[in-house]
Amino acid sequence: AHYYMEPSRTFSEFLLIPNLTLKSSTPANVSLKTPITKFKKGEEPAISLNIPFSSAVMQSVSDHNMATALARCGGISFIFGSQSIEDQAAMVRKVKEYKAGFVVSRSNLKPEQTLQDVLDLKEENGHSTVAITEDGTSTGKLLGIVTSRDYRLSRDALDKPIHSFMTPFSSLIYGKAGMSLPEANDLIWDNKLNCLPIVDEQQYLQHLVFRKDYDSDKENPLGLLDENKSYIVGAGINTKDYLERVPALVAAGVDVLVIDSSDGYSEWQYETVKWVKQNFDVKIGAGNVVDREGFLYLVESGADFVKVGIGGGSICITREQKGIGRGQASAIIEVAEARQQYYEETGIYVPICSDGGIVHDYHITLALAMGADFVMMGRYFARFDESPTKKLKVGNNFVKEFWGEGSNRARNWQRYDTGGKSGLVFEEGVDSYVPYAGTLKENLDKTISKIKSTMCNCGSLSIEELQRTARITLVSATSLVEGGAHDVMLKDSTMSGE
Ligand code: MZP
Repeated sequence: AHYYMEPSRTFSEFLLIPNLTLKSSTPANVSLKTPITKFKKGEEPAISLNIPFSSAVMQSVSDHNMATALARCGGISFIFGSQSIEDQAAMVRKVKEYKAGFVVSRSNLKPEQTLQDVLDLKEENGHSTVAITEDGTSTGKLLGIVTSRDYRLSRDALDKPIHSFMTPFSSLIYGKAGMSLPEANDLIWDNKLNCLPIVDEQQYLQHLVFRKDYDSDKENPLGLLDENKSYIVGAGINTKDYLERVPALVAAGVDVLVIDSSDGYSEWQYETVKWVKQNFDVKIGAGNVVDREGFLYLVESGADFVKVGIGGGSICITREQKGIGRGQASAIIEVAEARQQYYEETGIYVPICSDGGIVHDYHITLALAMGADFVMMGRYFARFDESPTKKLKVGNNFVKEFWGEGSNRARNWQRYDTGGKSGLVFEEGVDSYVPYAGTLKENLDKTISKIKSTMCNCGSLSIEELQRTARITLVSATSLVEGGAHDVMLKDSTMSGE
C-alpha cells in the first residue's frame, strides 16, 4: 500500500491571515464572478457565474424552484437525476422557459379566486411575477404585484379572495401606483423583477412594463437577464442511462451537465464524458475525486470541470460504511495544485468545484482561497423556502427535511454503483432535518457579505486574486477554543438558566 503520512484535513482546521487592505478594498469593489467551464488562457469561459454557488444534485435540494431562485441570484442548481428522465427534463424545461412576469387583468379575476389561485397560475406558467393591472395589459394601471415572496404568507392569507387584497394595497401585494422612482427601483432590484418602471413627470410610478414587451436589450436599461435571455440551469446524470437521459436534457435546454457520483475516478465516467463530448455540444462536469490522479483522469476524458469531495457531505456516511474519502481541505488543496500545474503546462484552465462539507460561511471563502472556483452545497440550500421538501414543526422549531442520495429514501443506486446488479445494497446516506432558515435570497445576501468582507481583509478583489495571494494557517486544537466566545457567561444561556 501507499501511505499518505500527512493527515487529511478539513476546513475548520484552517484560518486566513489578513493581507494589506487597501482603501479601495471595499465589499462593493469585490467581484465573485467565477468560471465553471474550462477555457484556454486569454479566452473567456463559455459559462461563468456571478456568485460561486451551486446547489447539490439532490432530491431534497435542487428542483426547478430552487434552480430559478438561485439562477436569479447569480448561481446555478444541478437538478437531481434520481428521477425519471421525463420528470427531470420537464424541470429543466420549466427553468429555461421561465418568464420574468405576466399580467393578469383584475377584471379577469373572479371574486372567489384566492391569492393561492394566482400563485398557482404563476407557478403553472413558470413565471416569477404576476402583475395585476386594471385592464390586463402590461401598460395598464398597475394594481399590484405578486412574487414568490408571498409563499411565506400564512395559510389564512392565501385562502382569502384575491379582491380583498386589491384595494387598498396591503403589504401582500406591493408595487402600488404612485410610489416614487427610488422605491420602485428598490422593489425591482430586491425582487430581481425584469421590468421597467414608467414614471410620470414627478417621478412617480405609473406602470411597470415587463421585459417581454421589449424587443432588444437596448430598450431595457435594467438588463437583468443572463445572454440567452433565460436562466442558466444544470442537471445531474449517471453512467447508466446517459444514452437516453442526455439527449432528453439537451432537448430541454440544459446548459451544463454533471455526472453525479460519489466516486468519479472510474472508466464509466471516462466513457460517459467522451460519449457526451462526441455527440453533443453541451458542457459536462465529472467527479467526485479527491486527488491529483482522479482529477487528471477526468480532465483527459474531456470534462469541462471537476467536482471534488468524498465523504464530507453533511448527510454522508460513506466514510463510516466503506472507509473511503479524504478531508475536504486536503482534497481541494491537492486537486487545485494539479489544476495549476495542468494550466501551466497546457494553457487550459479547468475549474474545480468543492462539493460537500461546508458548515460555516467562512468555509466557502477558505475553499475558494484553496483553489476551488465554486462550491456545491446541499445542507445550506435545503434550509430555505425554495428547497423542494416539507417544512415541519419539531418541538418549538421549524425544520425542513433533508435526505442523502444514498439513503433508503432516495435510493439513488446509480450514484454509488460499482458495477454489478442494480439497486442500493446498503445505505451511504441518512434521512434528516435541518433548521428552517427563511428565504434563499436573505441568507445568500448575508453569506455573500461575509465572503466579500473576508476578501477585503485579504486584500483581494476577485476570486482569482484570493487564490493567488491568500495566506492560510493551520490551527491547533487548542487555538480553536480561542476562536469562539470563551471565558464569558453568555447572556442568552444565563437568562434561560442553562
Ligand atoms: P453538504 O453540503 O450537505 O455537506 O453536502 C452535499 C453533498 O453531499 C452533495 O453535493 C453530494 O456530493 C453529497 N451527498 C449527497 N447524498 C449523499 C449521501 O447520501 C452524499 N451519502 O454524500
